[in-house]
Amino acid sequence: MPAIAERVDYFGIESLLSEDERLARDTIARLVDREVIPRIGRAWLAGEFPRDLIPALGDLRAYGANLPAEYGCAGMNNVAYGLIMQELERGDSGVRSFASVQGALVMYPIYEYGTEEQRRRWLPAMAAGTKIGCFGLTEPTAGSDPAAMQTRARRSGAGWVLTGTKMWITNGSLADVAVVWAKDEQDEIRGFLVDPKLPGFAVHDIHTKASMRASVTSELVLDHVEVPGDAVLPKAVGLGAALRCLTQARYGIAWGAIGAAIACYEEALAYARDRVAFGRPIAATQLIQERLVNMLAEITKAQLLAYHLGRLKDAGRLRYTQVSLAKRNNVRAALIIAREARAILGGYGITLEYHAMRHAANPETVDTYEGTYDVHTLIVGRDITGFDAFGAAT
Ligand code: TGC
Ligand code: FAD
Repeated sequence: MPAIAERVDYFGIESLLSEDERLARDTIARLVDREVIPRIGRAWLAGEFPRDLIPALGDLRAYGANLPAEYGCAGMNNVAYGLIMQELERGDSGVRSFASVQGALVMYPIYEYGTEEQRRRWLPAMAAGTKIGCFGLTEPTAGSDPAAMQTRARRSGAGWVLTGTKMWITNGSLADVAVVWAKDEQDEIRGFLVDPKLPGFAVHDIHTKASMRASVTSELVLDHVEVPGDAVLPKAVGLGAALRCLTQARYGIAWGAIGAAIACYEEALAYARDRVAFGRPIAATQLIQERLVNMLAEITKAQLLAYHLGRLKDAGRLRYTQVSLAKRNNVRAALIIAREARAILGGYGITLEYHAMRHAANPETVDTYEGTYDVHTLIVGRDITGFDAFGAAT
């Protein structure tokens, strides 16, 4: 395996990174090489999330790493944060997903929309990994179109009563707190911090996944769950509040996909150099070289996109439509690269002793969640044409 700084870097992006950014990446890379890669195939097959990683990543302050240090977070810039996501997903999309949800979808809304008391209560514990969060936006009949959600929040005395079902929720049964999005009596979407142990709250894990198997995915059923008045995130009002959280997570995914692609490319390159067919290494054949070059070209484009996106985010000049373009591009590229790597590995490629098959199965989820490939096409399409193609055909 190449040294960290020598990993796929055809355009010398390493030279654009600061010492701090490299350190953030290399610290997580070492953990992933040691604790994730040697055993993730077995965990994936067993359908288990490697829970002992939770405190280990907390010790390294990998959760919400781009949030301020005054709340126990690492206070890193967004490029360092992105590199952390890249390294986690080089291990497995499920590991990156765990950290993405914790940081971008739970800690971020608490930081952005919560009271000072909510921030102090949750952020330091979540940064350390001693408390876990999940994010409930999607419903059985409302995924791409979250505005169609059915979950309701009704005022009751000083508190609220929540009723509805959330579907496909990452970290659902691991969570100490669920960010639940619901419509109030004025049909306004609002965000709540809900304790899953409250009466009426049931969590059912989904065990039939053929993708993202090393990740916990659950259904959350809220049957007249009574929450106190301070459960509401006061500034989380309107669909835009939920969508801004998605921008944070999609940003991390654009980086994470590069990690999965790098893992596949490195594996395929090493295999192709060693594997002999028709009396010579398959790497000496034109068809295999073309495949490897295509993989490298897509990784390089994805790296440049993510890097510049990070610099834009740090400069406060990021538009959510740019994040859509990068998520759409980088995840689809990772998916294609993983399939190509699997093909280069021949029959061995279908086993979980190699990584390509797992990395080919995972992005079937990543290409769908956080906005499907199609949804991001339409987000960018709307931006460049001025026409909204989401709704009913005219
Ligand atoms: P639309 O009119 O487009 O938006 C309402 C308001 O929000 C603004 N906005 C955004 N702001 C920040 N970031 C974004 N990504 C934003 N998208 C929209 C928008 O400008 C508008 O503002 P204003 O001031 O004009 O009111 O609303 P719409 O109902 O037409 O929505 C369209 C659509 C399709 C873009 C949106 O609903 C969407 O993105 N759908 C996809 C849903 C999705 O991605 N769900 C993900 C669930 S969470 C998940 O999958 C976690 S996976 C685990 C992991 O991350 O690892
Ligand atoms: P649908 O919205 O029903 O889409 C079905 C198909 O129709 C797709 O191909 C889509 O692209 C297409 N389509 C939809 N609308 C249009 C249109 N206007 N034009 C053209 N094509 C269209 N959600 C959460 O809230 N929290 C989580 O933690 C979370 N984790 C997840 C983990 C996993 C493993 C998975 C699989 C999903 C997770 N999700 C989560 C849900 C995810 O965000 C949704 O699955 C996703 O947004 C798509 O919604 P849907 O599944 O309802 O598909």
